[in-house]
Amino acid sequence: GEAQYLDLLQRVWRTGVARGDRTGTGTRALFGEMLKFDLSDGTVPLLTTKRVFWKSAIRELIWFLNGESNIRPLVEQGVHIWTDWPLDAYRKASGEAISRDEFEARIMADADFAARWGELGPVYGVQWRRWPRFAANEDGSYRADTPFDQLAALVDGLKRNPNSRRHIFTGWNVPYLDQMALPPCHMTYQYFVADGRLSGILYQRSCDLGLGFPFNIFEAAVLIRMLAQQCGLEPGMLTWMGADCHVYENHEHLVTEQLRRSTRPLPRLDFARQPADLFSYALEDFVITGYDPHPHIAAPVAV
Ligand code: THF
Repeated sequence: GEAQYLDLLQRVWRTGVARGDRTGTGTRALFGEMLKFDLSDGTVPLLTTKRVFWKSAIRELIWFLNGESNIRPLVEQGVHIWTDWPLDAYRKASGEAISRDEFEARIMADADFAARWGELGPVYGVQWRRWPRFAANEDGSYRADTPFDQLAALVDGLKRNPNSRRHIFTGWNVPYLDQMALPPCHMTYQYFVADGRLSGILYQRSCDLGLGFPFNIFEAAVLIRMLAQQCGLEPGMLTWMGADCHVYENHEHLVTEQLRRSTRPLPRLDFARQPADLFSYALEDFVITGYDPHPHIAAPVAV
């Protein structure tokens, strides 16, 4: 549960090895960690030791499931968590000292600008729903075939062949990684059905424990709940496997404050209805009750 996360946060902060990183911010890191969350009682791992903006997280998850790769639909819903990467690219390319608010206003006002500057490349949503696929011609050359929908195949597989050991989807499409604004961090998901319960493992290659983890773990849990609802299963366990688990050096205030706080009971998730399929959920379908967190702690995101 949440106590395991706080323990990991503390261990990384106290004993993690100091490492430089892509963003130049500096981190402390431990490699190879596992956390478990029991979802069978209807609770979800939405951290209580700081307020997590869970509506933004669900909007991000729905955005992934819609196969989106442009920030415009997020920005239109007031979700700012993906803005910094396109903003950085735009500032570098244009030399303009544009503020984040101005940039988001232009993304919303100007569809052509959004198409050019709001695009993240073939990131999560594209790989989840439209993994590029090719077919061999007689002469050994290849032609483009219809892309592959990993999520539709996953639901189908869970329903038809629950005992399968191949309930996997991944965003890690190797030849496309350098076209992505960021290669996937929460990269591979696997599911397991036993005794009518659906369990899942998330393999995360890289985890920003301060900012990313609270979103990533909650969304992984919500996805298990959605898949379970669609497949007529009850929720089981969520196992999180983190490879490079790091805390940014400029998150010290977050770590110190959060570790001072005591955990509260986790909230419940219920669904307001049963949507027709995995791709028809709206924010209003998710009912979170009993969420009584400590106050939000702001921290800068490393771009
Ligand atoms: N890069 C880095 N450095 N950290 C990450 O967590 C991260 N992600 C995604 C891609 N690259 C990353 C983007 N997801 C926030 C939350 C999730 C993000 C990015 C940023 C964030 O700033 N959260 C704040 C404010 C939230 C808000 O304003 O709505 C928070 O306090 O929760 C991890 O997948």
